[in-house]
Amino acid sequence: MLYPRPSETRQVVDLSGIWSFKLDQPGETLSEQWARQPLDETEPMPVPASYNDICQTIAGRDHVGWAWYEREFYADPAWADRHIFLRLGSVTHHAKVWLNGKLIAEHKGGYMPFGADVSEKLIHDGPNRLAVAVSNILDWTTLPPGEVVARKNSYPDGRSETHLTQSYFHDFFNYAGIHRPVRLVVSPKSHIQEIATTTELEADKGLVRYEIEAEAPSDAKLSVALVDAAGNAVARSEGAKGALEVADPQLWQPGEGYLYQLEARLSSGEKLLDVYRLPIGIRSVELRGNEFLINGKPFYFRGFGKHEDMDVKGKGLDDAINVKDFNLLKWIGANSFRTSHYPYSEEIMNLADEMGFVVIDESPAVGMWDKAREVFDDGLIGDEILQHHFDVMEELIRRDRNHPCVVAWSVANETASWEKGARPYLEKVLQRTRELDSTRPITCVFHGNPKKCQARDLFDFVCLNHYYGWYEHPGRLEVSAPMLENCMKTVYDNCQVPIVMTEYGADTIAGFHADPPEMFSEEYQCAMLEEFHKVFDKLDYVIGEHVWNFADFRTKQGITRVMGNRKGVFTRQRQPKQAAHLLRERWTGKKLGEWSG
Ligand code: BDP
Repeated sequence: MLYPRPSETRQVVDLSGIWSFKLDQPGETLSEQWARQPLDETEPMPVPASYNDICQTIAGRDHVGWAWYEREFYADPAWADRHIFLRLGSVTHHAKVWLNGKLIAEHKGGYMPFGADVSEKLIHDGPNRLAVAVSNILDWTTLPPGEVVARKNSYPDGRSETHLTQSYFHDFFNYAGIHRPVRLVVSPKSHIQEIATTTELEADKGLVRYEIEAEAPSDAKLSVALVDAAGNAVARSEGAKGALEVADPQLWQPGEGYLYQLEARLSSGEKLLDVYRLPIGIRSVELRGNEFLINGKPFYFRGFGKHEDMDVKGKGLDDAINVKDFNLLKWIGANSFRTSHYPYSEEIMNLADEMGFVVIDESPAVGMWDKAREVFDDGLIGDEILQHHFDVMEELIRRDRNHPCVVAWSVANETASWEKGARPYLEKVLQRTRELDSTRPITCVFHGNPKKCQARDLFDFVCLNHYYGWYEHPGRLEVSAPMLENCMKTVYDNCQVPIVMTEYGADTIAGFHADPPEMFSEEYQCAMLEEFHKVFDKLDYVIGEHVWNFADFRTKQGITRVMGNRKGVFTRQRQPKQAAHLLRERWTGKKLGEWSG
């Protein structure tokens, strides 16, 4: 699904702002009649944002079930002969959308764009009423999975009451709402619908292959130009499918996000029908032996697992926080990140392209394990969730396939990979992903006892999460390095593929200090990272280090979480802990006193 970009033939109308909002009854009910007339007794709610921390009530924060959003907008009468697509950047996790009382779209999955053609459904001489119902329910058919549990409180005076709660097995708060912008994409009736590109390098030539889908009359023609950053067309081609050859191309590289625009023009005779400009980067990605090559050069991943997470807005798109995060990544000397544990906004992916950050793009398959049960082998994970997993991989790849920043797909984070059933499941997801994109390496993130894993040898490279000195052997820094080394050797002996450490770290409360280092202090976080670094620096098949986490983030409440997960190297407000300086020195050579740059 192409990102909405204005051009001389296209307009993008942003419907962000304050909408009317109302919670439905808790549970799985949906008061569909609410779509028929304007909602009453509403409260204001910003879009995009999560509603949880904005509602000033426990009922709002912890709501389980449907919530309603509504707003009016006007359609320009000049749009009567245009193609109008209503596009929702993401609604978490289920959405139903009504326009003027009619159901026009439904979507399952909280991190992907979707929408509907509303060309014939708009009113041009009065307000259009748009209603969006959002459900945050997770179960064993969704990704991530979860369970709605009725909890009974019984009181000494004999009273009792039941609360519905959402349980889930992943470690970030189940924020819900309209998280990304809602837009009207106004384009000509004959228009470009999809563009798929791949790039290759051959000696000193760059090759950009493209395939375009358009809704257009049979005599319409497509012409394509590749335009460099100075505005010069460096290659041209005709037709819906073809290849553009660029002599001596300027490559997209880590740290230097050079972008060309692939300018696609749809025309009929002399008449220009539509223009779409797609930013693309020319680069190659390849695994050779123990090396991850970008443009033929070995690449070592330095960076973080992140989250879309911030005060008040939760998971709502925020350009200010996103640009700040990229500036912090640059400051600390990171070159990459993983979209742990779900696809991030298209706006983040665009920034990564522009700023030259390398991304491991992850699906929302997280928390597919449970301490108390077997999830694959006892049939909790079955065909329905597998089919949904196929669907989200397809949606993700269709959305992100043109981003040069994406160098690998991660199909899941931390499944119950020790169970027998994990292997056939992950094998099918891997196969489907490979069918969808054969140009990028595919990985999966593993945890747990390295000797018991059933599936990691399937993947092109392995991602590992381990917390030796934290969850395993808490407080015992002396075991971190030997245990990690032993684990990595076991994994490598079994798979013979390179390893990225995708999670290591310690909860740290900014401002807590202790020497000798003690858990939760800034010193302990630094000491633990250093123990891990000793091992990475020793083993040549380790091709990257992603610290968990970039910043502190919100989780559900629990006795192991102090107002959220505190493994951030930055606080939730994006201020550095001591570990940020340690990493900056490791990754850039700059010391604490060197403030600028
Ligand atoms: C890992 C998970 C991550 C958690 C982290 C932690 O992948 O989502 O936040 O543990 O416990 O296992 O901090």
